[in-house]
Amino acid sequence: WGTDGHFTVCRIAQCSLTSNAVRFRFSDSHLQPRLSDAASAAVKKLLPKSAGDDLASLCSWADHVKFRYHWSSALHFIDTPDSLCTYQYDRDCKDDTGEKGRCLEGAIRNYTDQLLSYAKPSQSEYNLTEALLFLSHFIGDVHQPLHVGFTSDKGGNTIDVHWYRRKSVLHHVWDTNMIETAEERFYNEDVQGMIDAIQQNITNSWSDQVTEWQTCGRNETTCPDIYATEGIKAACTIAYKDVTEDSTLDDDYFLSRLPEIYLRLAQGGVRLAATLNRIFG
Ligand code: DCM
Ligand code: DCM
Ligand code: DCM
Ligand code: ZN
Ligand code: ZN
Repeated sequence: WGTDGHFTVCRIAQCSLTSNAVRFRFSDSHLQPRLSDAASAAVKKLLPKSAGDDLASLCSWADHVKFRYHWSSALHFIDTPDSLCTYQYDRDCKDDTGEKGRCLEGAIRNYTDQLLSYAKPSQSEYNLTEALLFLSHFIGDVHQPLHVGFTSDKGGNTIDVHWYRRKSVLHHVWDTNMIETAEERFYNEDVQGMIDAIQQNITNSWSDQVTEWQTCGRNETTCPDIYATEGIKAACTIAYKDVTEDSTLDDDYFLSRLPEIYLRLAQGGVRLAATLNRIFG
């Protein structure tokens, strides 16, 4: 995702920030904050002062350090075999030099493990502020379908398209163009308007699925294998579908794919909160 996608995922996870008014007016359980008290306190403690307790403000930090931390750029995606539409950790989770575990799922597992040492600070040799910022970013990225795309087209980066009249590439359409067009057309250029609409969908249309989104296998803190498998399925059936080199993507594509963007941003936010709740108890 681009800046607004990551901002949205983290805002949904830490949703109490803007829904205070709503929380005081209703005591409905759907409107409880998504983070537990323990997770909320840990997040505030780990965030740098400059963030003003707002995780969303630093959710794109991992993109800004790609050049300083060159090793981290391979951790933002997973390449899967062309046209297979499946994901397997053992087969697919490696970087382009073939080093195992250096992919989005490996990164999510690594930073989750690092954060589990929060409870025993004397033993922690890690920078848990950076671990939190990386994990929050990567749980967002694993929900962008084309971050679990095909190998030969680099997750849609080599597929040239027109987004309405502007040149783009399919990957960027999903990272940024669709979200920006939605904000312009429906929310007066305001990302918070879009976030509020997604939050409403979570409490209304998707309320019966939220428990399932949050659930991992027994004893699992996070389940990036499930998130990545959903990602490549959505990439095949929705993102890549009917797109070829030099396609023009306009209202037909935008209006039929936008619901999937909202769904994946919602799942990313809900699962980031659920993962942080399991990490911090
Ligand atoms: N930073 C920030 N917000 C961002 C990206 C970075 O506050 N979206 C912070 C992190 C570093 C400083 O700015 O403390 C410089 O970051 P960089 O070198 O990534 O630009
Ligand atoms: N940090 C950050 N953004 C800020 C301030 C601090 O991400 N605005 C975090 C990232 C690192 C540490 O604090 O853990 C130092 O960041 P940097 O080296 O980017 O200044
Ligand atoms: N990306 C991807 N799959 C790849 C290579 C890159 O999903 N095989 C992602 C990472 C960035 C975007 O595409 O979000 C652009 O990558 P880059 O900056 O490396 O061109
Ligand atoms: Zn991307
Ligand atoms: Zn990223």
